[in-house]
Amino acid sequence: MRIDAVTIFPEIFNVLDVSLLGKARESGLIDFTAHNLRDFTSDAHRTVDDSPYGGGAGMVMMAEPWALALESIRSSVATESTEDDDAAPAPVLIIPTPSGHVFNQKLARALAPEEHLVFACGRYEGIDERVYEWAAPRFRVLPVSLGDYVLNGGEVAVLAMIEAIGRLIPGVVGNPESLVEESHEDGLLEYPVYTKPSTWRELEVPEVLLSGNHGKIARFRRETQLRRTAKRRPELILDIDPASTNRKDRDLLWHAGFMIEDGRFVPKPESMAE
Ligand code: JD8
Repeated sequence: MRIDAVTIFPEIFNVLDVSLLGKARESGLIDFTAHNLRDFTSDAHRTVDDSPYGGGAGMVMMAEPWALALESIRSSVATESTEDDDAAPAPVLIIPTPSGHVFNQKLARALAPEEHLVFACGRYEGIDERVYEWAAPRFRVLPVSLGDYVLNGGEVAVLAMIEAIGRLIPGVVGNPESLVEESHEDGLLEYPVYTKPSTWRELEVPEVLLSGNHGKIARFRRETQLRRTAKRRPELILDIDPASTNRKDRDLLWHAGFMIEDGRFVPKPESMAE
């Protein structure tokens, strides 16, 4: 996968030199390049921002440097591909913004097979809205938010997205098995994990995990996943397909406050609360 990120702080992406993603870059599974937006300015001060039309606090990122930077990336793709380049889908342009579609594992899975992702890291109060319009015929534009809190810019969000997407590329994570049993993979939060010693500062590891009884261990882990999800992320229970649960699961979820109505899990009405 080719990944380009345009930013006024390219050094932030040096972190991608280490760990799994660093190895994925060495092995060629990921071809990452950070581009400095200021390289696409023409004034002595390498200006990328100006005051907002309509007034208001802060500054807005100017459209022209963005168009020049994104054009340079788009044109670099075109030259590389063969004569039948109409087959090649336009790169995905992911623009982190607090007003974007919320990033989650489902979106990470949808983006992992893509050949080319371009990230536009904004700063200040954001990027001139006309860049989204200008980019639409040239890229598949995706405004994405990492979550409902405010960051100072897009870079940290892009780092998180590159890690979440990159580790789903075959060969990046050593044992693909470990990808299966993860939070959000089966729509549930993951079960608690333990390692040696079995007694640590008078705290014990749940007995069943030392039993070697794989059936009981699987049941224990499933129940902790269901209870933990019902308690911490009840909205995730509503997305579980009852057909993917057994009677014991449904009993546990009943006592945790959920019943099945029209084939979906729904919160039990207060009147039925235990
Ligand atoms: C891009 C500029 C800062 C945002 C004024 C603070 C994502 N989940 C998320 N929270 N915040 C961002 C994000 C924030 C950004 C930019 C993403 C570019 N800012 C602005 C609007 C309010 N400042 C994000 N993904």
